[in-house]
Amino acid sequence: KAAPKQTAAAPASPNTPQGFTLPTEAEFLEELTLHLENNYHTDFENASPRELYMATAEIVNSQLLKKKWAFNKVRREAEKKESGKKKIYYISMEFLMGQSLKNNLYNLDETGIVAGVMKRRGISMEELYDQEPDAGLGNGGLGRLAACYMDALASQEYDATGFSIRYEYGLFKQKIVDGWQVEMPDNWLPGGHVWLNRRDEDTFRVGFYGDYHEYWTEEGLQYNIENQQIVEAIPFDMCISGADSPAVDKLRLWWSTNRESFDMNSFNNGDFTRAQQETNKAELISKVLYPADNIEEGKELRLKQQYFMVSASCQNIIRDHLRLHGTLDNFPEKVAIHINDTHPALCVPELMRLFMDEHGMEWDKAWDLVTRTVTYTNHTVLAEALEKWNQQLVRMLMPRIYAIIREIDRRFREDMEKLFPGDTGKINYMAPLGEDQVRMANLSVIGSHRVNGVSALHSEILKDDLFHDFYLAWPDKFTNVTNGIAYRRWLCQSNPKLASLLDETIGPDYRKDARKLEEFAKFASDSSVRKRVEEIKRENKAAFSDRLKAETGICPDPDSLFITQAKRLHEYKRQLLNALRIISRYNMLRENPNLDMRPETYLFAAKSAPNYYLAKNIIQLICRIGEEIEKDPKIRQKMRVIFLENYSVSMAERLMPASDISEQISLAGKEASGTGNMKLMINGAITIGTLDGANVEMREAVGDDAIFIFGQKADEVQKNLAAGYHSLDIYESNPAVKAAVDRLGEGFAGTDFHKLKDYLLRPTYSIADPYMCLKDFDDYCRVHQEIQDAYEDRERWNSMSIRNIAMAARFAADRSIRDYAREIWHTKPISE
Ligand code: B1N
Repeated sequence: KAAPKQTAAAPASPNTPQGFTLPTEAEFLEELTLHLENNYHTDFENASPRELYMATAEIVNSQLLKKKWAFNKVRREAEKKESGKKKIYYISMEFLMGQSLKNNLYNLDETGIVAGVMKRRGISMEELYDQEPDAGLGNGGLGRLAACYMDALASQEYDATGFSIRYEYGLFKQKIVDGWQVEMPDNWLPGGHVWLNRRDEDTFRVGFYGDYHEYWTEEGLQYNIENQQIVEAIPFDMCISGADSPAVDKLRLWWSTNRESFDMNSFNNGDFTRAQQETNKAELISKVLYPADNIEEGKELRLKQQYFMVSASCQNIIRDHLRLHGTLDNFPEKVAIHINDTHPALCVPELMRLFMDEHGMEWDKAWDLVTRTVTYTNHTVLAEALEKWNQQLVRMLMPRIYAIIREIDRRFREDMEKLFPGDTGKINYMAPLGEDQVRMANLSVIGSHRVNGVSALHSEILKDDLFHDFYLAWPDKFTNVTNGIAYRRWLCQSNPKLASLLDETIGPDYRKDARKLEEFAKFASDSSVRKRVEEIKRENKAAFSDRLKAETGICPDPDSLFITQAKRLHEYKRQLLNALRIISRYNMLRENPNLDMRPETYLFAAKSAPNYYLAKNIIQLICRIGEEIEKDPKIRQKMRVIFLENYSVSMAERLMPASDISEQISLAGKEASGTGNMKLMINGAITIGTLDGANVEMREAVGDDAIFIFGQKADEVQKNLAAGYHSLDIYESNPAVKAAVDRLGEGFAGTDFHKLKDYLLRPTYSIADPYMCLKDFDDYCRVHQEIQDAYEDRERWNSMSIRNIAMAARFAADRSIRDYAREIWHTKPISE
């Protein structure tokens, strides 16, 4: 008899591997008691919420380790087969993981069991989750994307490992003092370390500096290197559970130290500082995450971090491969190494070094293997974010790597001379070395076989603009994978009420297969479902307000419009445009305080890079406007401006479900994709945005009448800038613009913002108003009026909301990862 045919939708394998079972409530309580007694010297009745969290997390962590062990058997079977499957290594300087307990319980399907146990102590799950610090090992979108991708990889049973750094301090905690951002250290390890499993046996050594000499023998060019400083890389592994999947992958975070270099002589002489000096220097490497998003400062310690991470990871990958296969010949068939932006680009010369120096390979063979293994995602076209390292710095810090980069450069120029004979201008522009710098984007393109942007528009800009010459040389290298989000975290877990409504209407299958979410679109015309969507949003807003009131004393009216702009503070994202319009509205209300209007709540959340003065100034502007309005009992009933302090993953999880309008207003051509736009969309917020990044595809998905688009298009921006942009002309001819900008000079709550006024009107460093806030102001106001009018037609709004929720299906990270697997890594899930 023929075996029954599997349909595409059938589960590939049971969601628990053999040898792994979940505890019952009683068993869990027994285990919990044991942990509380042994590790915290307390018992179930007396444990504090924090102790209960710690003990619970320890148990869940060991469950994940067990499940991982059980799944490794499946993995080993797959590895033996000639199956065309690869190990995927995702290397990134950032993984913005946020909290883990809720996600792990959801993925293990264990939330109910733990909730039952906690109930016996009268502790809610929310209170339990609140005990966990965020693992804030990232700045913003780029780092959160890496975290979402780990979830999608495990959930879909890919054999994947993430590599990064175990920063002792994550992204700073933001305090607002007199409206000004102040940074405090994010000491996340107490409380966060429970998810980290130290693996001393997998320690690798990374060499820095040293005296490097090259010389010729009959066998060719040789080198030696002496007096290197050695740093040990010790891994801490975090288990990445898949949702409804047997797979458990891992995120490996390297910690830097050097225990051998402790100087006993100095210690014996009483010079304790000196005794520790070398160890401290080594440990400095993994001390703190650089807090700049979309900007590179070229600091030595940052380069050290990059090489430290890359070298340890590459050594680890090669060792694992040799243990399994005993040869490097099949490396590209079995391994995919992905670099998340150019920060890990030293992978290319480091793999060359390891293949040649440690494994005796010739250049040509090593180069072939490396370039067939490495792939690269570009995340930005902003000039100030493109990494360029001073050549002397690279040479001093990593002399052997520098020599290899020089050889890559020499050979590249030779190859390009064949393709573009005599076009030295072009070749100089494309080469990895030039103007005394190592250009990491060029190195990344040259060293990898696939390069992708993160939205359709951005990927086109890469081909037409940033990497145009490379595109002419290698058209097939370039492709697009539009970003996606871990929708189980951002919808199922953070918006449980909406998730239940989805269960009721379309059934629970969408929780495993996001594509099914689209079925919700047909309920856009169902008035009872519309009503439910409206009620859920109202409840989420009320919950958000209550919590805000408890934390800050400010309690926005849940019946007001919640208008949210939550993202890093950056000129190109144009929080200033939003603020200018708010100033306009405020002026209007001051003239007419009795205006009949629906109350508006403007919610801002944003961190600024610590040395980005202009960005901090914009934060202060928003805070001061908010304060001034708060002092006016009449106006604050109509509009409120709230700056939410210390934006984080866990705050985003509360904010996204509570927002009505999503502000995605970057200057077109500048935001590579955006991912907050997707999180708000899937929670039913309506977008007001420019045709930038993934907004373009969001419009395609929902249709023109469920999104509000305004402003110049990317090509118009280029044209208008080339023609000469003069913001002053707009200021002088447009009374609304003038009134808002002039108000900056007058100030709010006692602080004047003439610097921001100058920024908009006078060419200081670059041109005036470089991101064209004034140019797009009128259109922004016009469309805002439309979107706010639309809100008053509740039936229409709710049906738009439903369309947005349903059509966010295509922005699931699961889809992105399938795209990567098919187009970029050329691999499949383990079970397929
Ligand atoms: O990466 C996100 C995109 O959705 C955003 O549009 C994009 O701005 C963001 C240097 C960056 N691009 N570049 C960075 C971060 C840290 C750093 O040191 C650059 N972040 C992005 C995900 O694709």
